[in-house]
Amino acid sequence: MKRHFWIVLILIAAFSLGVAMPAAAQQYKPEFKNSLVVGPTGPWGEAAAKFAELLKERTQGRINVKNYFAGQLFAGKQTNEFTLLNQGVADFALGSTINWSPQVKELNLFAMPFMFPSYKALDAVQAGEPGKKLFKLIEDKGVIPLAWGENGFRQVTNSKRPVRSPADLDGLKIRVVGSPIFIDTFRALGANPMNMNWGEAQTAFQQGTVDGQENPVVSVITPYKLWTTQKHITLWNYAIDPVILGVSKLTWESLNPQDREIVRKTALEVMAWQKKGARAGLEGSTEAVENLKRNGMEVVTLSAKDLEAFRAKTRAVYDKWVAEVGVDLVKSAEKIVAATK
Ligand code: X2X
Repeated sequence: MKRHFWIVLILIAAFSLGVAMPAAAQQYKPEFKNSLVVGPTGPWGEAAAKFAELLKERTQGRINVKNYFAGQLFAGKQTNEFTLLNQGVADFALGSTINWSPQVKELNLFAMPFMFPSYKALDAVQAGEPGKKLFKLIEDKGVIPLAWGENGFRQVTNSKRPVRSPADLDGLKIRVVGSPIFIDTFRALGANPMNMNWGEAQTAFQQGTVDGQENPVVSVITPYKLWTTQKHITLWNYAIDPVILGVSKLTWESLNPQDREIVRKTALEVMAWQKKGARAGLEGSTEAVENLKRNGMEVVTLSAKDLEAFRAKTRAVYDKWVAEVGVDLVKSAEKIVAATK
């Protein structure tokens, strides 16, 4: 009774003085889980470490993010990440748009074969109406997207032979993510796509049960030292893979407004840094590619004419996916791309 009396008195005093409860008194759960498909090495994983560190510092320890690398939270099934976020099993995810595309099918926009000719075009699409629309669609599905980041332009590697034309892909077993557009694209090119989670793919590369895979140079191929199993790489920029730092709506609603502001600002800052990191050595430099060569990879670069052959083979896939992604969304992105080429 006595204790209640004092608590009530203090509350009345605080409110009558117009004193808000100080932010520091806010009690959150002891750990906020952040999901990643990749490990801690490379710009993608490093951004997660930076995000956790800065948030802890800026909230005086109120928001304690623990990073679950290498798919620990989604138990190997990377296309489940969005669902975990939506359910609040994961509080945050620094996730690839490919992995979220089964739930948000409009995100397949970035995987449409040979759609994005440059970083400039991608940035313009993200900053423009299509980017806003995609963020809105994600939010409508229970996840607050905080900031764009990047895995990168995806390049194909394999252990068998240099790939200069679609015929070189003929029959090659290529590991792809379990997102149907990738199966469509590699089938159209005559390859034998195999849907596999990234964790299992590592074993498949070691054992040679697949011949190749497709991923960006700086964010994945380099930190995973894929040259130990894949000798050939073709730089064809056939798809771009943005990542998004998102937070579960359930988690977001548990935060006070000041802390939401800190989270949003920190996410934007860290992801701008992450995006730069994903492009370092690729944009305005060839360092990242030189590094692949130093590690024994044979690098194939394609002329505009060579690229046209791949584009022609995948045209029907593109056309099919316009309807899946949404005609209006694709058209508005195409318009921006054409204007920024
Ligand atoms: O699984 C992949 O290939 C990766 C790491 O790039 C994604 O998460 C989409």
